[in-house]
Amino acid sequence: MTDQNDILFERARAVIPGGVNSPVRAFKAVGGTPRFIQRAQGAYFWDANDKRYIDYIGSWGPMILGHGHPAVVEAVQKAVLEGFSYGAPTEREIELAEAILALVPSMDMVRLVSSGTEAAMSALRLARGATGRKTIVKFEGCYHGHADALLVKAGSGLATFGNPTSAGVPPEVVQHTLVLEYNNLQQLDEAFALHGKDIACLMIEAIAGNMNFVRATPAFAKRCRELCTQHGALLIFDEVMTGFRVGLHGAQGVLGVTPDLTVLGKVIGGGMPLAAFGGPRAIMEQLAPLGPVYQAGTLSGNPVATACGLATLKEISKPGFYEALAKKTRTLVDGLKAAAAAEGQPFNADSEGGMFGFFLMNELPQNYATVMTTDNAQFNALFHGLLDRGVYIAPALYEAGFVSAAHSEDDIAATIAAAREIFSKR
Ligand code: KE4
Repeated sequence: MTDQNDILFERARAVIPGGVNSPVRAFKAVGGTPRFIQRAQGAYFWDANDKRYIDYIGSWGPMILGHGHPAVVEAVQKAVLEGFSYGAPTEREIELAEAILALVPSMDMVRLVSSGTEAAMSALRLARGATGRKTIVKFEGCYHGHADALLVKAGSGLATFGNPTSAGVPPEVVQHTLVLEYNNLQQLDEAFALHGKDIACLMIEAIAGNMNFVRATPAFAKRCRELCTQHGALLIFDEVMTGFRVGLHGAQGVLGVTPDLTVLGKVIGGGMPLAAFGGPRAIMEQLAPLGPVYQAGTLSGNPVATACGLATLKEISKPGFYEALAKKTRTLVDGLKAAAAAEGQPFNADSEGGMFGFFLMNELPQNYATVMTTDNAQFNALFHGLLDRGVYIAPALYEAGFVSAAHSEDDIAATIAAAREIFSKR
């Protein structure tokens, strides 16, 4: 065995379950050997064979500036010299909180944590604590991290309570979780008609990046807001992926819908472990140490992570940042569509800001069931064809893609050309 990725994967599987610290990295959905990345710079990373890839994962969203942005590197280098972690409050946490609140007007206050899972789980507990209710609504195809109450698939019938998607999650833990079909107005109305007075919150990815790229229709997003208001439930936008990715004001800015609570992650940490959740003062002050809803974390607001996040937010707040990023991402999407059309490949794609998705079908799916009708073999052939050509997209058809400020027009053109070559061989 001379392939360094194979060698490392064999070593990894001896000591780490599946050889990875997060399942999607194992290439199980697409087959083959995961690439062990040894370094990254700008729009690229290099695997253990020193092969270069154009990186459309960007650490699953955080690396919006590209890898190793000088201002971010300098901020982190300075921060580590002042100490790695104190377990005590710092001024920089205030600065980051103030920067986030300035960009997310639906929030009066924010709590910093270390992962999107922790932020979503905490927002859920806060919603239940603030409303005194148990029932939560989520949508098939939306992922909000791996907290027990959110690892749930749709129940058997209409608006019935969910069943665990994971071993180790007792049915009792998800008995209050309603799983509905994304963009299904009738189901939404019926669920609130049946359970409205018991619903603590509705949690949604308003642009869903965990079923590749599916937008909530404006009517659906508006109806979620109306029904939550009408029934005294909290509307929670999970913007871990879309926050500062689809635009400076996230999916809530794109849709013009104001949630009660927002969950953030990925970009706000710039690649370091940092996430957050926030909302109106009256709700946020229910949190310990002020209120009865407990939430805590050893590395919450970590001084190195906050330095990385602040430096990142500073760069993305500069005038023209998102216009340029959105234009580049749209060029990629339009180029892929044109390449597929030229080769008779059923294909559609969409993007918002620096986030994109594509489907090997001519329609743009409106829900998870449609996304999952994609032919796996076709997707896997595209994935490996691109990988062989030095283009790294998500190793699963239900994942979104990400363009950074560091991707060049040549990178975009090379990606389109690679895709066209693969489509031509179909
Ligand atoms: P983390 O705990 O992975 O930081 O965040 C969980 C989470 C919450 N909400 C949304 C909308 C998310 O997309 C995520 C995590 N996203 C996945 C990719 N689809 C992370 C990649 C992985 O699981 O390895």
